[in-house]
Amino acid sequence: MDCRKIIHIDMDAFYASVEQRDNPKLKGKPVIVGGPPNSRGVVSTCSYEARKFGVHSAMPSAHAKRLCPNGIFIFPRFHAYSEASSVIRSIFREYTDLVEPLSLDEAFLDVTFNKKEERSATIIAREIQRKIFDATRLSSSAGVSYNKFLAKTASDFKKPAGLTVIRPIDAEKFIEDLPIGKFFGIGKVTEMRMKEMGINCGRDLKERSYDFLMNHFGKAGRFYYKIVRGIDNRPVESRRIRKSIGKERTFSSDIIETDKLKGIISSLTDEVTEYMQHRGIKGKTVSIKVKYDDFEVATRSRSLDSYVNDERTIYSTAVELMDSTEAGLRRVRLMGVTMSNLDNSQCDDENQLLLPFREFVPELHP
Ligand code: TTP
Ligand code: MG
Repeated sequence: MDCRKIIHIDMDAFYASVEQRDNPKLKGKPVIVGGPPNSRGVVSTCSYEARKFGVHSAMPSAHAKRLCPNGIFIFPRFHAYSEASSVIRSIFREYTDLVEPLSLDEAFLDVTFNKKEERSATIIAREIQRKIFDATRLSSSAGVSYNKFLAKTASDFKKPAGLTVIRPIDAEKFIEDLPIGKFFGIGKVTEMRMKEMGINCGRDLKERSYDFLMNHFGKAGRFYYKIVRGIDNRPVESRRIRKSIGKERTFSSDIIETDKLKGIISSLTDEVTEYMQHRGIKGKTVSIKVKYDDFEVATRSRSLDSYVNDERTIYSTAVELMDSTEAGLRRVRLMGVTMSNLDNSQCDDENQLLLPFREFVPELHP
């Protein structure tokens, strides 16, 4: 098995860089791509100039405006981003067909065996970065290592325009010194929990026993136990199987009326079922997500007896699930409907990845 050669490429401030490229007046300025600041929208991403003010992805745009009053807000132009995305993907395929995109702007490549018969993954990574820049005028960062976890962590290590190589001999020290929040697969919430337990970097995590991690983090604990030892055997999968299909919506003002909430469920269900029917995908588990006006989130799921993709079944299940929350008693600011437990052996990942279903990207825990 050892030693694979994996590259992870991730574009720098992707949407914002496309905007700066296409409008030179924006170069060097704090550009914030996302919903307008006077709306309830959120920041998709922002330029590095705006990051200095503390602005980041997923932050409410209104908050970003307060942090960065001179920020230039731009509504996302998805067609421009997906165009750039196709260009970079075709560059990846000059080297290998083992390309696994994670979103429009990033992908894993397994170049252990590659079309150019180049032995050095580092040389390939550098070449790819140059080609991407020549073709799109956009910069990217690359990570090179012997598994996905390390390659992804490496690409994030030196941004923008970085290239970080983690050789097997360097991995142990690299991981030990790595701040816990920089671990790929450890999100903000887990990071906080770990810090409360005194786990601040890889070294601290490694000191915890397998049982400790399993007890505190369940299945994910096993994943942490492995990655902190540099073990990650997940293959680069060029055709990703979707694990869930969902849609969620933030309202322009909070909703308390049950009828209106049902109407929202109906239209979310509509979008989800249309997507599934179009691709012949069925699912067994219906989930809903409700975010109350104080940002508290409730989720409810139910598994059905058979695989379905019809609107009536999914709608009525989702409404029953909603009835078991406090939606309607409390004000609601966001609602989502998701189908999981899918029966989708034949689906097409290219199309899926272009849909803005970002919140539903499958978890990377094996
Ligand atoms: P990222 O690669 O996470 O971020 P980025 O490319 O903007 O910046 P970085 O240099 O740190 O890699 O995401 C890629 C694009 O996906 C990003 O440009 C916008 C979009 N996106 C969202 O729409 N919402 C989000 O919450 C995140 C994280 C990204
Ligand atoms: Mg990026």
